[in-house]
Amino acid sequence: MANCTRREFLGTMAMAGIRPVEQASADWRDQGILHLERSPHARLKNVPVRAFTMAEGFWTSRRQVNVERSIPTLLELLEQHGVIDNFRRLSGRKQVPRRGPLYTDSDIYKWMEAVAFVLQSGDHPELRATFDRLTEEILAAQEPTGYLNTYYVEERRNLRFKEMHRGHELYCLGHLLQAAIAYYRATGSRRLLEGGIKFVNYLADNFGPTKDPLLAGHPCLEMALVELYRITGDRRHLDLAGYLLQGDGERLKLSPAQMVYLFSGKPFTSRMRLEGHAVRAMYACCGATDYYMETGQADYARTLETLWQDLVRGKMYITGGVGSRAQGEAFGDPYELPNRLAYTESCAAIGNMMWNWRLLAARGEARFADVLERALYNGVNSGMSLSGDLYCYRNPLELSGDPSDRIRNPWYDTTCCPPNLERILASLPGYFYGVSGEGLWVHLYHSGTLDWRLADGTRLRLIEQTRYPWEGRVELEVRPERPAEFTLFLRIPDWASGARLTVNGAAQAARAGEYAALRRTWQPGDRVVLDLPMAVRLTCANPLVAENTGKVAVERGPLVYCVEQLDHADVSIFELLLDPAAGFKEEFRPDLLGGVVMLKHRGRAWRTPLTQEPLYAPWPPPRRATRPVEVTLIPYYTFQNRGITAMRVWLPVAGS
Ligand code: FUB
Ligand code: ZN
Repeated sequence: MANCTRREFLGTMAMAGIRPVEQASADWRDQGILHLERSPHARLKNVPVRAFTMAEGFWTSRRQVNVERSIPTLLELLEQHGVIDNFRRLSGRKQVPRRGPLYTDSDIYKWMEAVAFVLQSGDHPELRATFDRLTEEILAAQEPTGYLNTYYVEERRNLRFKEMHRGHELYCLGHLLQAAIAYYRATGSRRLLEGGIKFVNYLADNFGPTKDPLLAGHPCLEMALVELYRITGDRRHLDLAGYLLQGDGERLKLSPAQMVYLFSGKPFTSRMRLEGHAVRAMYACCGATDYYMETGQADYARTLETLWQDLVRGKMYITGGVGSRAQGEAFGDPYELPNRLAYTESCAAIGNMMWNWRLLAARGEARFADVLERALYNGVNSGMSLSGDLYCYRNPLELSGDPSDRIRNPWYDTTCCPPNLERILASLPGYFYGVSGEGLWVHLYHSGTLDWRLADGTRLRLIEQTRYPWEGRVELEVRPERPAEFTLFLRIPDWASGARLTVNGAAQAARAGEYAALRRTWQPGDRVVLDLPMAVRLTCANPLVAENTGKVAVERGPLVYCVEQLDHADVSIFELLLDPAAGFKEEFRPDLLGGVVMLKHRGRAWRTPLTQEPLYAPWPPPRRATRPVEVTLIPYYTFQNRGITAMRVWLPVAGS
């Protein structure tokens, strides 16, 4: 800018399609998980994480453990396993060999993103200092071109961008950008962000349709680039995302099987089904939805709908987990949803949740929030132990209790899930509300105070009190700064038939699976009461899900329940039958598993254990007698928090 005026400089930027940052971004403090203020095809805007102060309740204790236990212990483990030393060796600060798989950089970036989200809810000087210190360690390893990766160095240097089907260079950059963006939104600091932009610009300068080919390999960078574009306004950042989603697999000579597994390399809009590596597929869907919200391309909208239908019609577990096969960590065929063999990686459930968050923003339809909530309360929530320092990689729906099958561990060589779970918990307040030109949207329920504004700038406080998900009553006090006409959209979950809703005591319509739209001139102090029915529900699967024939899952509110062997001293849980006529006794047990509603049920068990019968016998089967037994059910997310024991979600029904 030395030789031109500011006006000339801005003119040049405008010609290059670049909005200067101070014009492009709203105040960094006001940016949500996604910054959609200028996204032309986003129906809903996010509310910043800091705008919702969560009060005591279900997620608050989990989030506290995350800050006090999970985040510090995982950093120690990342240090112990050399993840940060991998940067130090490049900057000459340590003389040590590189350690860990080729994607370890992403693990520290994800950890940093978790910290950045924690900082969006309030300052923690120590965490801020650690983030800043790590930023310097990372940037000291960055090359002058912008290239940054601790694996493709020294003897592997000439493999850069040569083995992108396995390389994870762009995946790591995606996570770096997400950490940098979250920190920018927490503190206003652009230090790490500038490092990320430098690498992105290096890519934009050297790769693309008319330059060298590039492959996402493990999708992630796409959504990070669109988010970056939302800050920089630099069209090259959006275009690079579009190029990756388009895929350049032909020039890269990828085989069809590779393009299935990688969920990249061919046009996203040519996809007809969810297949291949589940986390890759979910992250690609996130990026594609982000790209759609900026471009509005109809072929993206069509493909996203096709894939979402494929998800909910035959490929999603009742827990919101996805990825049925261990081989390739992959989606299976429709209805291929084995319980014990379920792969259901924590990262995949997180990807499902993040994708549905984006679809919800794009469309404003409750069906996406329903999937999001299902994944969050069950298949994501199960991933972190109540103690906060053990994590599931897989989240199966049945466990044999084999003592060698330790499903919760402090560390994995591929440790993608632990920091992913931490970043979700840290970012959680950002998922509860949304804003559109029509008004305020309440997607999820938790006690706390929202302090934000409507699209026209009117300040609004919403004070919420509830014991959800243990109880179904939600009380809201609406406090606009002055009387204001707008719609308050309240999500009525798809399972909540019979929900009751009042405004200042007057009954309102509330249909399950929709947002109740309450339009009026809201006065400070108006009171809304929502009563969600919390009766226990028995859910059955489509008969094409072979393993669940004749079985039911027990649900209450948003929670899926399971049985564990250690609650059943006198009977194997694999010999249990539920009796639909018997009902369930619900009891909140503050002393159990961090405080849960436990269910007691008078079920049945085979009088003669099935293990005493032969493997095969002539049809028809014998009439088997049963005996009454006491069945105890606990929320699925708490499984194996009391030690290794058999567990089961889907249970046979007596008489079926
Ligand atoms: O490849 C990086 C991460 O490791 C993936 O997201 C996980 O599924 C695991 O394969
Ligand atoms: Zn993972």
